[in-house]
Amino acid sequence: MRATLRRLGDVIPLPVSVRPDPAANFLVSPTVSVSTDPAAADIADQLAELLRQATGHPVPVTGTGGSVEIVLGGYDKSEAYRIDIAAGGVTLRAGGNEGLFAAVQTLRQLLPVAEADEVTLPGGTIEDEPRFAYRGTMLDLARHFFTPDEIKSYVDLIVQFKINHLHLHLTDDQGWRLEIPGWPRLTEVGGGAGTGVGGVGGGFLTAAEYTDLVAYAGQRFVTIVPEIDLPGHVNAAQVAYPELTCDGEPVSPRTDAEVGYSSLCANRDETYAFVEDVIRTVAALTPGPFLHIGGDEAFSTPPEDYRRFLARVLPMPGKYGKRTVGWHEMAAVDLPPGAVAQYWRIEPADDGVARAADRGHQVIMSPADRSYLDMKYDKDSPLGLDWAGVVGVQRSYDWDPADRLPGVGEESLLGVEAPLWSETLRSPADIQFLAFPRLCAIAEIGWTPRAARNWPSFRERLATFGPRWTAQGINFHRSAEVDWLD
Ligand code: TNX
Repeated sequence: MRATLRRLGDVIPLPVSVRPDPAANFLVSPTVSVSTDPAAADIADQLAELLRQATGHPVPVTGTGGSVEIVLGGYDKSEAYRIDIAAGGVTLRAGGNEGLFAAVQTLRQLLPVAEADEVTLPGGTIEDEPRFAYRGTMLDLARHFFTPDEIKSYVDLIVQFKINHLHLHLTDDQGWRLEIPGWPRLTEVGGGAGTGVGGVGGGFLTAAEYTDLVAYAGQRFVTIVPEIDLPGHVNAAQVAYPELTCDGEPVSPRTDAEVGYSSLCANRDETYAFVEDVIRTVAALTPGPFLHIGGDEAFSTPPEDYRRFLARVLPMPGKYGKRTVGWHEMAAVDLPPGAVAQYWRIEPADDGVARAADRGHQVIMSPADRSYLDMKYDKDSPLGLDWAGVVGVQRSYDWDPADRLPGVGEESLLGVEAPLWSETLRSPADIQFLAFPRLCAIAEIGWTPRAARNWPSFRERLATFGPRWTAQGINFHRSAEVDWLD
């Protein structure tokens, strides 16, 4: 069977430069092989495997002379790459493996959606590099726990769209999902059966599982950003250790979806001994540069206590070699050097974030009315919340992070992130339904030059992913905003 030829530009995120040359199409013959610099052997293996899946050909990996060639060098920026497709062969070029990995994700999208014995790649040249260094998504493991294998499967999906940070919301009122040696009850109690919203699910990552997950993500150039949400969202920790409340009285487990009722006690030394132990542990387990300390919705922490708490806790990640990240409420105080504020609200301006940006801090843009994957697509969505409104596919695409907040322009942005809170999630299929296709919109906003992207083009390219996702078994949302190809 002959597969339908993809167009060189049918790629998400849209590359910086696409120059098709229809006279230069490359027929992937049965004798195709991949040759590589030994330093890129892993990437060559991945590419060969994708070519095998697409064609059924053997696709050996060799040192030289392959019709598909992987070349290191010529680019300084870590994610920049170039792909040349000509009748005589294909070349993927980048300065290092991260750029080559990005090139392979692009090439993968140029392969047919399902195996065929006659596969042709569209001729021409793609040159590419990202707009922002940080293109993220967040998974809330606290409201509903997902197993290491389920999280790895999500990593496998997000890398296809060049998402390179996975923020894990590890703790909240309902559950505590990361083992902290020395504080065993956090996960024995806080990660027990029935600790998800609605009493559904439960579980936690052992330190070893977390380490393995971080390594798995790292092999795919995804940085894990762990979040310990403080000083609010701590009911699960207080159930496990009643001494973490102000009066030392036990509190009850909660599996409802209320927020803002729990708080650590800002004027007790025990609080800071606990927090520092946790931050030191998480920092030691995490090779990436970021440690997220939450800071959101601390409605039951009096403002002066909130400031006192932050004054002591904001510097802690730095003490253990990490950059502090926090939800933007923390920008109410002066932040330590290198700290990053993550904007999540729906208001059109925020004085604290503008002030932080003015003082040189970087910002991650995650406005809930555009980038929250847990908002319903429309009023009939079977999953999701609607406190920030409904967020259709065009709404998730048609905005720009550099325009979102006065005083927070392009130069202040570290990037964008699409959080997925899990109050209404129960399964990996639920993750897929809310993330696809909207995560692709956020991925393109984070990668593609602003002037190069527009909704009609995105919509048309997105339509071509319907059959691919169907073939991959992905439970995507067939939004009526897109004329999906069959
Ligand atoms: C707000 S966004 C929260 C979370 C909820 C989410 C639901 C943020 C920093 N806090 O506690 O899960 O809304 O959309």
